[in-house]
Amino acid sequence: MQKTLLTAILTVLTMFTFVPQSYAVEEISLVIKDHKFIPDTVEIPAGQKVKLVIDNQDPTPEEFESHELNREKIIKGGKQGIVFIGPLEPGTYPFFGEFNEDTAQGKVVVK
Ligand SMILES: [Cu+2]
Repeated sequence: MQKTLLTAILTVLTMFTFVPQSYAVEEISLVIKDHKFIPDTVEIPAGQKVKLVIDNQDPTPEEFESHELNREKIIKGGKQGIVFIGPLEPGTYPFFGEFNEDTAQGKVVVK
């Protein structure tokens, strides 16, 4: 085998070996209905980025808000919103719907 070809093959192999492993971000679906979060408790692993897909099935807008998670996102009625959270330390991180705070309450539990 030609030395240049061998070098090229080795280079390619090395590139593949050292490309950082890409892993899919865990996705969690939440529904807003009757001004409540369903489910109202979301469990996620510590130290990982997670994508929350929030489906507002109410006709009115809602704002997903969490001081502990430092997130705030308005989701129009009948629309979906995406909020990325993490990586987080183990613990409990409350969130709420700012437009219907009496009923729209939930928490992210990180384990
Ligand atoms: Cu707000």
